[in-house]
Amino acid sequence: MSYETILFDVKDSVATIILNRPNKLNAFNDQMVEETTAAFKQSGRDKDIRCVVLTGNGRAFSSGQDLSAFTERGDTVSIGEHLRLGYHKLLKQMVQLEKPIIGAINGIAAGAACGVALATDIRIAADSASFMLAFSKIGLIPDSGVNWLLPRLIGQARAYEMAITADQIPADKALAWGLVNRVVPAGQLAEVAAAWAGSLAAGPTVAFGLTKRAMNQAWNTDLFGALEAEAYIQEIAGRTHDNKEGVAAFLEKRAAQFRGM
Ligand code: LHQ
Repeated sequence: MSYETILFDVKDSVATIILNRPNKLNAFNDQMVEETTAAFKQSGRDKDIRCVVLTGNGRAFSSGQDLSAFTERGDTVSIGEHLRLGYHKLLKQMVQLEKPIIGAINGIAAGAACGVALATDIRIAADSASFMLAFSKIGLIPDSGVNWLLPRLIGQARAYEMAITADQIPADKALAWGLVNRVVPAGQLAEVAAAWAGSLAAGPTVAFGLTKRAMNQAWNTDLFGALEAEAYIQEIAGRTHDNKEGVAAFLEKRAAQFRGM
């Protein structure tokens, strides 16, 4: 499949999706939302892909909704439908993709792009990156999953403050708040993300994906429900080649050769 608003590359079992509208700070128009969704779908279907990296081209990760494209649609447009038909599909595709997604946050992630960044599983931020809930600046509430994802990561007080101030939260503060996993010098971001992705892509992909499923499901249940879900999901992991290989490698005192199956 060919794309116009993103770059999509697969190498050594790692898919890299680059948001590519740098003149607009990678703002999402409808086409970019659709193409990013399609790229994640493609990454799920392709068994050779075992990790995905999402990043932006240029100085921003993404400035969120392309406001000029949205305004061109006129006053009668339904924001709710716009969200349901666009961002919701993208967010669902990301959280249901049972492979790790690394967000390499190269610059500002504003508005809906904050939600997209939060839907990645591991976030590595450039030291020049920042996060901004720009919504209130234009009289909107946070969307694209932010209300669900962000308070779980940083707590409601900080999330609400971010929403109503629309302050830019710099990378070091994002790290202290638990919004990102690592901060690295901007010039090293691509290299660090690729190295981490490479090592994840050599791992037990089914277990990584099922862990994501188990943790996502656990938010919706109590401890007893989570225990039962773990037993059910572990049954699946326990039938993989990689489980047998991991145990054999341990007993034989050698490095495991995972195949992602
Ligand atoms: C842009 C944008 C942009 C268009 C930079 N759109 N052109 C969901 C449903 C429906 C409707 C509404 O929204 C949503 C969800 C949302 O995402 S709401 C939040 C939307 N995003 C924003 O409000 C952020 C708008 N952008 C900014 O505040 C600034 O651009 C930031 C703080 C991101 C960066 O500021 P600067 O570094 O000073 O860059 P800049 O403002 O000069 O931007 C560079 C160019 O990119 C500029 O174009 P130009 O032709 O003048 O060079 C901007 O107009 C354009 N651009 N963001 N979202």
